[in-house]
Parts: sequence; structure tokens; C-alpha cells
Amino acid sequence: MFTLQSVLAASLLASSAVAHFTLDYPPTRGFDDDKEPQFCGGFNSVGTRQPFPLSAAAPVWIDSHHTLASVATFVSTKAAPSNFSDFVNITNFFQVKDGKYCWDVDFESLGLGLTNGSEVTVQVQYNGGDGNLYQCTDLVLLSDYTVPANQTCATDASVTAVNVSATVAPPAPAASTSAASASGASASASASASASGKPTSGDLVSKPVSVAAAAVGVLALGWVAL
Ligand SMILES: *[C@@H]1O[C@H](CO)[C@@H](O)[C@H](O)[C@H]1NC(C)=O
Ligand SMILES: *[C@@H]1O[C@H](CO)[C@@H](O)[C@H](O)[C@H]1NC(C)=O
Ligand SMILES: *[C@@H]1O[C@H](CO)[C@@H](O)[C@H](O)[C@H]1NC(C)=O
Ligand SMILES: *[C@@H]1O[C@H](CO)[C@@H](O)[C@H](O)[C@H]1NC(C)=O
Ligand SMILES: *[C@@H]1O[C@H](CO)[C@@H](O)[C@H](O)[C@H]1NC(C)=O
Ligand SMILES: [Cu+2]
Repeated sequence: MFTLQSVLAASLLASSAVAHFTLDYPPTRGFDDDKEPQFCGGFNSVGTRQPFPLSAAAPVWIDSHHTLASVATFVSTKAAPSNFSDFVNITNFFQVKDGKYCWDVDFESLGLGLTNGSEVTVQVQYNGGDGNLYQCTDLVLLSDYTVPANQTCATDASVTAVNVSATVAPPAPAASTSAASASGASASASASASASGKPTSGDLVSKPVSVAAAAVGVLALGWVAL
């Protein structure tokens, strides 16, 4: 299991793009371009709970405005989740390109003990190269609810675009001075690659390692300076 915001380095990058992504279905709790890097896209209060199927695969739709982005889905069963730690992942990270994408969630099958009438908040995390962005939607899960026919997801992006799992993370930095310096250099290279807005398939997933590499690189530079 991974956690929301596990990819911290990207949030250090400037976020200035317009409409990075929107959560179109179920309807978002709220959208503000400038606040999208914040928890729940900057909308901290639980909104109107939308009916959503409990016991059948049902779709989440987004509109992606980056050429390539990494997406993951999280759920909280808290009445008013207020922290990323209140959420667990219900999909792996997967990649999307520019345009409308959907993927299915079957809440009953998640093993979270959800039943008819359970209230949950779904948070979508999206990173198109300019930092982590978030959108939330508040749901009530109903065993007899069917989504509108036109929202049905024909091509599940979380299944068809799983390139991230094949990614090989960069090697952990070694302890010797020269290896550590090299790691520092590769960490910077990795950081500037992400800033380009067109991350490679491995970029987002390998970032936790890059953060570690960057930290070690900084430490190494400090050590060398001594
Ligand atoms: C979540 O909790 C962590 C650790 O307590 C804290 O550092 C962070 O600021 C919290 N985030 C929010 C959005 O409240
Ligand atoms: C949550 O993430 C882990 C990988 O960290 C993955 O093995 C697991 O399948 C994910 N959970 C779901 C429901 O996709
Ligand atoms: C599920 O809950 C809703 C709302 O409380 C209720 O109207 C419906 O009858 C319930 N369905 C079943 C199958 O229990
Ligand atoms: C389904 O129809 C609604 C209402 O007309 C519309 O807002 C929504 O964008 C449509 N969904 C899709 C996936 O086309
Ligand atoms: C996944 O990787 C394959 C092979 O590199 C590539 O052809 C395909 O376009 C990638 N899919 C996505 C969604 O990036
Ligand atoms: Cu953006």
C-alpha cells in the first residue's frame, strides 16, 4: 500500500498550468486551478454526497490536460477526512495522456467493510509533471444505484495504461564519495526532467527514490564541502 503525497519532490516545482485536470464524475467537491495542489484541491469541507454504486464496477472520469500524467485513486471512510493519512489507495498509479479518461471502482470488493449506505470520500491524485494535484468527491454507496448510461467506462485507464509497474527505479546511492556525488548529479537530472512537464514513464514512480538520491546528494555535497 502506498500513501497519498508519497511523491513529494514534484510539489516543490512551480504549478502554473491552467486546468491541470478536472474530476468530472462523480462530480468534484470543488475545483480551483490555483488550489489544486492542496489537499482535496483546496476544498476542505465535505460536500453533497453523490449516490454511487456499492456493489458493481462504476466509473470515475477525469479530463487530463497534460501530455502525460500519473494518476492514482484513494478512498477515506472517515466522516470528514482532513489529512492524506485518512486515505488508502484503491488503485495503483497508472498513466494517462491528454483527454478524457475513466476507470472503474468496485467499492464492495475492496475489503473495507463498506455496505449499503456507507459514506466515503474519494480523492484522485494526478501529476502531469508540475506537481501533485488533488480532487475530491463525497459519495454515499448504494447497492441499488446505477450510474447514468452515458458515464459508463468502456476503456478502463487503470487497466490499459499500467506502464508504471514495469519501471525500474534508479539504483540507490552508494556510500562512497564519488558514487554519492554521481547520485547527486543524477538526482538533479531527474528533477529537471520532471520540470519539463513531460515525464517519462518511470519519472513519477521513481521520484521517491530520486528524493532520497537528492537528499543523499545534498548531504554528500555538504560532506565534500567540509
Ligand atoms: C497531515 O498530517 C501530517 C502529520 O501529522 C501533517 O504534517 C500534515 O500537515 C497534515 N496535512 C494536512 C493537510 O492537514
Ligand atoms: C495499493 O497500492 C499497492 C502498491 O503499493 C498495490 O499493491 C495495491 O494493489 C493497491 N491497492 C489497490 C486496491 O489497488
Ligand atoms: C440501500 O439504502 C438505501 C438508502 O438508505 C435504501 O433506500 C435502499 O432500500 C437500500 N437497499 C437495499 C438493497 O438494502
Ligand atoms: C453524460 O451526460 C451529462 C449530462 O448531459 C454530461 O454532463 C456528461 O458530460 C456526460 N458524460 C460523458 C462521459 O459524456
Ligand atoms: C506503454 O509502453 C508502451 C511500450 O513502451 C508504449 O507503446 C505505450 O504507448 C505506453 N502506454 C502509455 C499509456 O504510455
Ligand atoms: Cu498542470
